[in-house]
Amino acid sequence: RVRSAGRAGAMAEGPQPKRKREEEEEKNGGDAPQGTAAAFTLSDLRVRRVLRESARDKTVFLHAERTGLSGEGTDAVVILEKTPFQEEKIPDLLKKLMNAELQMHNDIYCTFYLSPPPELSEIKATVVYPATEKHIQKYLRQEVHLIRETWEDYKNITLPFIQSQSFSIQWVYNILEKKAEADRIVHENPDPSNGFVLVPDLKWNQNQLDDLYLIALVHRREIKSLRDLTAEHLPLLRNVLQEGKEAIVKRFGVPGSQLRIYLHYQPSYHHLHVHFTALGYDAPGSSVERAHLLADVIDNLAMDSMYYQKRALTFPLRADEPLFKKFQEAGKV
Ligand code: GTA
Repeated sequence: RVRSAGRAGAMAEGPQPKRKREEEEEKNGGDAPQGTAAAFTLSDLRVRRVLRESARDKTVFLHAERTGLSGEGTDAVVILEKTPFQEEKIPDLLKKLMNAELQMHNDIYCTFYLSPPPELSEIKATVVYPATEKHIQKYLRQEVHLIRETWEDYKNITLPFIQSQSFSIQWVYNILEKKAEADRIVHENPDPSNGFVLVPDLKWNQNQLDDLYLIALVHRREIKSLRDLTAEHLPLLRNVLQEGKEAIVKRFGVPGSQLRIYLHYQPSYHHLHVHFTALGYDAPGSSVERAHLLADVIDNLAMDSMYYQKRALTFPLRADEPLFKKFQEAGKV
């Protein structure tokens, strides 16, 4: 029913020695060298420590490092996630597990532990390699605080910070320029001002619709976030909302009324993008302190072109994030 995800393409260049990589990171504001990627297999990575785990999401975030001659010691982040059940494979699961181990039996209640064959027990691995310190910090379990950012705070604290250090958005340009994920594009409106590309998000393996997750990346490059939006961007935003919904119902059969369509504030990547997730899926980052529904954003801008240059916005920050320290120094926390 859902087209299976293509394999990650072999990546272009070999890894660079760590010292050179660090020099380039400094030049790029603490981020990975622009466009650098390296060929590797998972068995080339050794686990250094667990950054975070979630029993509820069946996910573990690992700090790993490259072994072997090329790239020895280079940092990586590996995210391992048990994949959701695929409905059509469930009958097989019970049939092939006649010898499941009974753990507990009490009256009408019992639990079994199953050891399914590999095709019924997949794990999705997402790898960031080479990973920067900023990537490692992003996935490390930490205390989180809410910030209330006024427009002045944005101009004086947040904007200078994101201009000096943000995650690289090379991956976004690769998609827009068809240098990566070109075969995964679900819809494109090529207009340079009001167009966008819709692709499956990195977090979705496309094997089931329960956790459907796509992302719309706009062609315009100067819009960093919600804070830059004015009424001038309404045609673009309306295209994303309308055409995004149409493309998803056409390709996946999920109607617009069952999609959560939103922007993050703050985003990790400062190139305007919109998240499309299944309404029934509790996607990471879809909670009230981070998600702004696109339909509401459009209405707010239609009422007041300067809406997002006037109001205060709330967002979460991890305690040891440099931006949190800037807000603390300014006496805002
Ligand atoms: N198609 O190369 C890419 C790519 N990259 C690098 C990021 N994205 C990509 N999509 C494609 N190709 O939804 C996606 C991300 C995200 C969006 C950027 O772009 O998956 P954002 O700018 O608002 O940043 O969105 P955000 O919210 O920090 O992104 P992210 O990475 O989703 O992190 C939010 C939380 O989700 C994390 O703190 C973590 O708890 C969780 N999370 C992140 N990755 C995973 C994962 N692979 N599995 C499970 N949970 C995850």
